[in-house]
Formats: sequence, C-alpha cells, structure tokens
Amino acid sequence: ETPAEKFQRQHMDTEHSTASSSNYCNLMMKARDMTSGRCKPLNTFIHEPKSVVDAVCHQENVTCKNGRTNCYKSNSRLSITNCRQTGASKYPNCQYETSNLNKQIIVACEGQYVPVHFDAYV
Ligand code: 139
Repeated sequence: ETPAEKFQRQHMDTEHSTASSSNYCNLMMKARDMTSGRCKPLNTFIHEPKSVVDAVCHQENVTCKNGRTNCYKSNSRLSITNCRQTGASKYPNCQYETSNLNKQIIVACEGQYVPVHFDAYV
C-alpha cells in the first residue's frame, strides 16, 4: 500500500454524501482497518469525488501542524465526517462519535502531488 493508497483507504468515502447514521464511524473505522492493533483515536472521512480532493494539492499552501510546508487548504467547504473515539471505547471494541460537517480541509501532499495525510479541518 502506497502513502496515497493509504490516504484513500483511511479518508475517502465517495459512495456516501454524508454519514447515514450515528453508527457510521463504528462501522467505517472497522471496515477501513483502523481498529486492528489499536483504536485510531481520530479520523476524518471525505465525501467528495477523488478529483475534488486531489485538486486541493493545488489550492492554498499552508503550514502543517508539524511545521512542514507541504499542506494545502481547500478553497471551498467539503462534506466530511469526523470520527472521534469515545471515552468509554475500549480496544478491541472501538467506539466512535460520528459528526457530519461542512468544512475546509487541510491535507499534506507528496510525490505526484496527491494527498497522503489529513492535517485538519477549519
Ligand atoms: P499520518 O500517519 O499522519 O500521515 P493520517 O493522516 O491518516 O496518517 N506526511 C505527513 N504527515 C504529517 N505532516 C505532513 N506535512 C506530512 N507530509 C507527509 C500519513 C503519511 O503522510 C506523511 C507521513 O509521513 C505519513 O507517512 O494526526 C494523526 C492522525 O489523525 C488524523 C490524521 C492523522 O492520520 N486526523 C487528525 C484526522 O483524520 N482528522 C483530524 O481532524 C485530525
């Protein structure tokens, strides 16, 4: 799995325009293999075509949380779902709170200028 493929697995859900139920994150975090070994504490899914998300790598250049300069902010708000592990969640029964949002996203891009890391939403 390349870094770009890993981003697709962990962050892209083009099939749905929004999270359909409060169980979305519980199901999707498991289906996309983010609950084996540990529960990934925080993960955002993007409900937009791949072309729209790839294009963010050519939008506003911003500094990443880690100080690197390869982050890009989307010009427009995108449909996203944020998954946050609940306080009661205990591995291997990873439990998540599902939040549908329309926010600008910030992603890190590398290689052929494709997204490899989800930095934040604003
Ligand atoms: P991660 O392992 O952080 O990155 P996720 O994004 O899925 O995986 N890379 C960079 N990493 C950080 N900053 C940069 N400027 C980078 N440029 C390249 C995947 C790959 O990207 C590379 C890394 O070297 C690595 O190989 O913050 C921790 C996790 O939480 C997620 C995102 C991140 O995991 N998160 C955080 C969300 O999904 N949503 C949020 O709102 C906040």
